[in-house]
Amino acid sequence: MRLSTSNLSRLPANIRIFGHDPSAHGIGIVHLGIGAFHRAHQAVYVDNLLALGAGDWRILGVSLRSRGVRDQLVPQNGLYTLVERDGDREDLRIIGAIADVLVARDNPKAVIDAIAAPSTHIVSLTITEKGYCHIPASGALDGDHPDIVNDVANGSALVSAIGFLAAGLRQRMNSGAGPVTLMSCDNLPQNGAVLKSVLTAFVGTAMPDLDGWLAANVSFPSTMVDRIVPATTESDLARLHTQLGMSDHGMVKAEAFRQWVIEDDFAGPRPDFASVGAQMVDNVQPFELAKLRMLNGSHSTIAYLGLHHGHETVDQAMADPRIAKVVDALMNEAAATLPAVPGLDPESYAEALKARFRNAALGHRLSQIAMDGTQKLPQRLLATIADLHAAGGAPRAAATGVAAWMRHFSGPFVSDPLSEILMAAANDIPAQLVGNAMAIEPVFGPLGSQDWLRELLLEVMPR
Ligand code: CS2
Repeated sequence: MRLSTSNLSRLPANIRIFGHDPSAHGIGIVHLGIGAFHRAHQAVYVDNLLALGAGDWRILGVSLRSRGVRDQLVPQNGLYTLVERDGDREDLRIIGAIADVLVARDNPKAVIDAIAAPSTHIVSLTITEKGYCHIPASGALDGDHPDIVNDVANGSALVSAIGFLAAGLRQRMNSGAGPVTLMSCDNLPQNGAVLKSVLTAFVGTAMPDLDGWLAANVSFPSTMVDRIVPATTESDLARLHTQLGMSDHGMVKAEAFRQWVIEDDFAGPRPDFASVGAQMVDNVQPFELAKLRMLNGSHSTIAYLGLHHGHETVDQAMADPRIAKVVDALMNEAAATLPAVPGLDPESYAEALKARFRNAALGHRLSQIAMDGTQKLPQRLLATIADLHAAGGAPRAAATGVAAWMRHFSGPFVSDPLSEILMAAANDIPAQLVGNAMAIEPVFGPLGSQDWLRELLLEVMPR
């Protein structure tokens, strides 16, 4: 037996089921990148909105390439379990916010039609940092990115999210379907502005006819998203099977904490996100800087140092005093570079983050966080390094995270879109490693030529 609409009545009584009738709500949101994070974050807010009677805001999920999530969710009528774990507390809840899942490479026309549908008011994205096809150090579109080169030349076999967005918007323009909001939910600083800049650059080359319409009809609110969502494992699925008395291939697990700060800049209608706990603000930047530099900066540092010292999960690494000490110092370094965040006290924020990192019930694997370092380091650690140095401080802990990353990519396996460049830069001799790595322009940008940074990295390089 498998989780589905018709099997809901067979679930044990302790399992919470969404408080709305999914079939009564139309689709208002198309979401690109329907991975575990989205299903444990935005989809939960939307599920709560639907339960409050918000109306036609169900989500059409899109995977660009992988068929995995479609095969998990479509046979289950889009239903899946969210398992929240904090220490000993576990809470199971069935989410009913996802209406359907499409795979763009199998069904490109349906994806373009969905973006262009007059009933679609928001297209949101969690495509990970690398999905923006930008140069990490600058945020500009990488015109040489193979996916972009393909999509500029070959509009009938699109591969990138940017290409699909542009095609969907052009159809929207031609059919007069009206304004739309593109809402990035990825861990990038000014994620809305980055999306706008890469899309505008793409359109300028590939579809100049769309330029004016895009500027007048599309908004790009930035958002800060936060929830720790480790990848689901086989043993999570097996445990859930006993708890549900049926199988659920689409389960996601997360901590209890979640946060969503949204810039209130919507081109068309939007649901009342604030009614379900999202913070609507004029400017997301202070929130996202604090989160990227303190949470994600620590995460990456814990991941690279933790793997170096032989740990597997975040909570295990946090229990290592050598690592906990660096995390403490990094929190202070990052906090010293931040503008004041309304209602956020850096000290208590740091304490709360460390408590979240120590949550042993999650089994958050360091290797998951270590992926795609070239796309993450600029905003998580290098920005802290540059700002703190400019203010006369010594960013030793942030540099330790960067140096540990260099050690990491000199090891046996690295999962990163720039893995070939990293493999060529790898070296066992610290001075050569630092020199090679700092010359990777898309990651270091102008910082790459700074002698003080070279010296600092050599000094803190983990042995
Ligand atoms: C993590 C993030 O995998 C990673 O790189 O740092 O996914 C992190 O768990 C989330 O941003 C928390 O909101």
